[in-house]
Amino acid sequence: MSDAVTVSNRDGVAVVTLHNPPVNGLGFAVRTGLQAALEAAATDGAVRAVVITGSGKMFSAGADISEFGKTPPPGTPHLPTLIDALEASQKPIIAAIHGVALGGGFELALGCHVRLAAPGTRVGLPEVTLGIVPGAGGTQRLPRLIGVPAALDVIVSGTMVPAAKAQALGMIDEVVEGDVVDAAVACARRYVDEHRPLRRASALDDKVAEARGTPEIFGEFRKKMARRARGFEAPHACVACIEAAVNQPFAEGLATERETFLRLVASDQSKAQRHAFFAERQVAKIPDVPKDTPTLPIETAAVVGCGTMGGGIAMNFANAGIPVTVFEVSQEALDKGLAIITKNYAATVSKGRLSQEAMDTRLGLISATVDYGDLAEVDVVIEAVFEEMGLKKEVFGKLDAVCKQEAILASNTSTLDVNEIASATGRPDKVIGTHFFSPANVMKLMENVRGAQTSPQTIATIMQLSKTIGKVGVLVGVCDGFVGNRMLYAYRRQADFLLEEGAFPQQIDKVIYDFGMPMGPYAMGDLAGLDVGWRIRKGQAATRPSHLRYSTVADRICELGRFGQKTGAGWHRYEPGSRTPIADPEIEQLIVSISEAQGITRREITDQEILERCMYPLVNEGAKILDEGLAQRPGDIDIVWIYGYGFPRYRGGPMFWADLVGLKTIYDVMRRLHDEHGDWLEPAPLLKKLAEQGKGFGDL
Ligand code: ZOZ
Ligand code: NAD
Repeated sequence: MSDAVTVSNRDGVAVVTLHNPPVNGLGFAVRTGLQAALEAAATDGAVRAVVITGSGKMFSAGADISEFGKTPPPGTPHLPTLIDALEASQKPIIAAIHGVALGGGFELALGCHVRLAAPGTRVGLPEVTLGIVPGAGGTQRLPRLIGVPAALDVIVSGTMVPAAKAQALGMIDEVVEGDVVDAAVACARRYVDEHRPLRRASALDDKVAEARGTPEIFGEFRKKMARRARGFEAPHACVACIEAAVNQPFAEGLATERETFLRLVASDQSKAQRHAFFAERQVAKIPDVPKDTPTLPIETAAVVGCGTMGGGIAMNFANAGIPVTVFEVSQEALDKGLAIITKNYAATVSKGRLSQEAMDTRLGLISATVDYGDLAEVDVVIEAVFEEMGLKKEVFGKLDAVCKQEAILASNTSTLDVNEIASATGRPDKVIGTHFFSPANVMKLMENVRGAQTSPQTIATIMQLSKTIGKVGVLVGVCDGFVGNRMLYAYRRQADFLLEEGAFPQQIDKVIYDFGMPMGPYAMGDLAGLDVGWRIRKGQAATRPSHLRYSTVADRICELGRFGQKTGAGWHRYEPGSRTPIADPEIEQLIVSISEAQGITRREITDQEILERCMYPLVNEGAKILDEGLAQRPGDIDIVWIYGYGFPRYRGGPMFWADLVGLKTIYDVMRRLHDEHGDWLEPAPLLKKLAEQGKGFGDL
């Protein structure tokens, strides 16, 4: 028997324990060990029942994801075969679950005759988030246990269901107090002593029978999930497998599930989503800031400036239970900021997503002041005042004077040099950028910007803080726009040039939306407001290099007083009260006149050209960022784009997507574009090098 599975006999009950830290993944060694343990239990006359449990923090997080797609494929036994054999056992098999039972881990439990769970356990089938369907019977057994509507919710959302709810639904049989293995052994004995019949999920029919003859359940569910599942294959495949559970006998349904699993696990979408899973965990690893770097405790926080961003940032602290003091220039500005925070919480309460009590608790954690002295004892300050260097330096100077020596001073700047901001303090080692994305209480990304003197302790503390407040922190270096916005500029610039050459905003928006982004660049601009960028561009006008092409379209639109949705018109127009962009002939005329004035003969621009011209320069800029060491890994850039800009997860982020397209293809197109349009489109040296070596970013 392998070390990955051990067996102890407790008075006639074989306790089979999985040992595969950190998550008891069901890799080859575990499967082999489990098979041997179960076969031994079946033939050993001294064993009357079996309990399966996991060692360490959890029962099992499922299949070892890193085994998927490996060549040669992992050997037998495969999990489905193992689970079928387990369920068919004549001796009772009880799952004793603690921590989590996810994916194949939960499917293993579903094959057991009874599922007991410790309080605090979470169970679920998160396969959909990896671009696959549960592949070891989950889509067939779960609907038979909990019914079709609940199974659709659980499997298609991929969420982890807390023990009490899981019991109410029937995913587990009982939540037990005390030691769950003891309880499972006692339960096993009762089954044996009382000759209780064994309940096999595969043999149940009443719950799926309810759904037979009401096929509209599926149609309605598909309609309901359409927006969230747009572009993803796996959610649709999950629904189809559950439909098979209703309409096919168990064995046939299993075959449908298996065929679907094998097809999806080999798909680009699943590769991309698995990449995103691992990349999200990689971002926390920083070579010169080892895991054991001591962090400072963050028990209190302050936010300076309670505008669009500051208010959202303060909410993040309150949501995580951390008391936060909000500082503003005047009582009036404070009142305005706090009113928006209250309104945001109230909207969540009215949607039923937050209780009134929780809202009151969170608001109770937010205090407000106009006195810098009240910030003296906080552990961290996040500054979110106007984007002006002079102002930021003044604020940091004041913070440095009042805040305790250990406090970390962070800036939410989106464009300014963190090193220059740090120079206004006597503690540059404790100064860092924390670039949140709008809306700051919703978007999960934090670009944590390390300055030249930011200390490992400050970095480790802020990376940890990102996690504590439910964000994904990605460490980046100082440059204009950092990682995300610098790449965004590269793409937006080309989109504007395409307008001058023959495209219109709605065409570009459609191509980008169809690619899978939440919206196109112009709809996004209208949503965010066009005046902010205009102000920045006016400030930069004097220093703009004259040899580089510059599109005036955006400025001309702002000159018309069209600042986007807030003024009812921007790149598109909007009906009163509506957020739906409508193509505006006035803008089309303006664009045509700009082309004419520039002597550009407008031509037909294909959708493919739009995609290449927007996305390849974005990837190209990512390559420069990697070369300059401003992002640690291509996967970090992917996470920035997935969580900061809604880049479709099923494409794995721009750098992973580029590898799928092929860097040679991208390089060749960039070279041609550079020949045709010059300046901005020069291929990055790293792109050239990798393309010539036949490699991808994933090989770095
Ligand atoms: O790690 C969290 C989690 O959610 N894990 C993934 C759970 C999941 O998605 N399970 C489904 C897997 S797919 C599946 O199960 C399908 C299947 O059986 C089909 C079989 C059909 C075969 C047919 C063949 C013909 C969890 C909540 C568990 C823990 O969170 P933490 O925040 O405590 O820890 P993490 O996330 O930092 O993880 C710790 C380390 O473990 C690695 N890891 C986690 N789950 C893994 C996994 N590695 C491989 N496989 C998994 N399932 C994770 O990458 C991290 O590694 P390091 O190196 O960064 O420490
Ligand atoms: P905003 O104009 O909505 O809010 C700024 C707030 O700062 C105002 O409430 C103002 O009263 C306050 N303020 C000004 N001077 C102050 C001072 N001396 N002390 C205290 N408060 C002061 O701006 P915003 O959009 O929230 O942007 C704030 C910062 O966040 C900027 O650095 C911006 O670049 C950055 N940022 C903005 C976004 C975005 O989408 N809006 C995204 C990421 C980062």
